Amino acid sequence: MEPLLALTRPVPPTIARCELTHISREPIDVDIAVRQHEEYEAMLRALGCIVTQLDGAPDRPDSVFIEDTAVVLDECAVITRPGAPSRRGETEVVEDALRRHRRVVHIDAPDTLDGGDVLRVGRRLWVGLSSRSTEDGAAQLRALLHPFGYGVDTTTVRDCLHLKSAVSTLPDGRLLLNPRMVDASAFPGTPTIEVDSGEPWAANVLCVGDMVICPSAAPRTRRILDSLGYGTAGVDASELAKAEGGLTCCSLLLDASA
Ligand code: CIR
Repeated sequence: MEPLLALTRPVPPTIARCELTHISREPIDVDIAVRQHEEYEAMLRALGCIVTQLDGAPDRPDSVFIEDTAVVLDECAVITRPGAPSRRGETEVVEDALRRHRRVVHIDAPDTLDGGDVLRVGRRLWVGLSSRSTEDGAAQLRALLHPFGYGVDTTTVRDCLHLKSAVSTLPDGRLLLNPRMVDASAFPGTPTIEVDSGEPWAANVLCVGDMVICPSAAPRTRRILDSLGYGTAGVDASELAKAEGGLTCCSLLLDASA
């Protein structure tokens, strides 16, 4: 397998002023958040990724959550128009970096789409219609990706920020899903595995090759995956979770050879 390139951005000193939608504000210890982010990057390196940290944006509290700024496929990179106005200035640095690897296309105003709302299984994508991503944003994505043979459907989510807070793709194409946040029937023909019911934020896992990186706050869900034969690893991202971010949010993974 060609090594994956993992684009990240540093934790900004202003992260405590991040956007919050479904959780209450708690103090965030920036030093701990930085350390956890370093451990996250170290895990990606240990799994064979080439980690490239892009320039920081100290005045953009959510800029560490790079996933929301782009949807990267082998054929192109779609630069999003994030739903939160405070986050729209995050895309420029990411676009500059992605231009070196992909043809770049855009979601245009007035519609919005966050990368965290885009779930992919092979050539099928689902967009979560959330407080950040609109039906028209999803329609733009559909039109942009249709020429490459991708299909784009939409679904609704409950009580969480993004579709990928509720469901993520496992290495074999099955979905890890929290049924309280999204209905399995939204993904016809795609087998699903439920998170442990006591671990509401366990569905956001990051896959690198055959490995599934789980948040250490979700040990029971990790054991479910272990028992089903998945290779798993754990990362503590508890301080970043106070900013409503999960594991997928902190990187954009791309095959640099594509
Ligand atoms: C936000 O509300 O935009 C950030 N505080 C958290 C973004 C997390 N991103 C993601 O789930 N893809």
